[in-house]
Amino acid sequence: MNIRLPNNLSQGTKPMSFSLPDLPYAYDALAPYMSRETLEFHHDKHHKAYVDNGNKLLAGTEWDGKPLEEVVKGAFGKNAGLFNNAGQHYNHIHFWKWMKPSGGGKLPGALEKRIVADLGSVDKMKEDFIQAGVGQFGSGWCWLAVKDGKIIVTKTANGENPLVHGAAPILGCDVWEHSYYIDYRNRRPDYLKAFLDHLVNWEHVAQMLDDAGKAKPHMAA
Ligand code: MN3
Repeated sequence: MNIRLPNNLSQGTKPMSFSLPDLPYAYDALAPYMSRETLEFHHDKHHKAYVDNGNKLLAGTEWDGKPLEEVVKGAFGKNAGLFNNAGQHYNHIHFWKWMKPSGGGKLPGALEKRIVADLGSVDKMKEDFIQAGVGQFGSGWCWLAVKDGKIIVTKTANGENPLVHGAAPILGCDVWEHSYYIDYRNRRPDYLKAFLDHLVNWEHVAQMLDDAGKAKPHMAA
């Protein structure tokens, strides 16, 4: 997935440095499932810190000026500081888009068909996704990703994501405590259930599944 910048942002200063995208909805648009306060802290403080630190760590490296996905994959295992911040920048850019006001609900037909074929049923997918998020000890993410042409449920620690494990993420949920502690305190399972039932933008997930299908030939081992 390419991060497309408007022309005026890709000219002038430093073309490919990280920049903080605006949320695609108002800060209070996801309430009561994700509050204004959570989004203000999570987007304005946490995501911004990944962008600012990432830019400092990116400067002068071999990945300076490369597309974000290449920075994430290239820095993995080679430059931990840069990887952590670039990985989290990538994860959060998508996290905001994987949610929408009045999300959840019915899945687009083509996506539902693929989930039933690869994971058994939509209910089983949700159960496994929640289990992955609950089972991630400490900070990290749980995911739906496409690997070898199949949708899988997986989890990663800290800033890692399926990209560095040969898979294409199509849905991710942030299970760092900063993502849910204001609204849910320690109730991570309740947060994950609310995410799936009331926040997920399934149309965007379907779009990323589509994109992953087009990119698949490059991912053959
Ligand atoms: Mn986060």
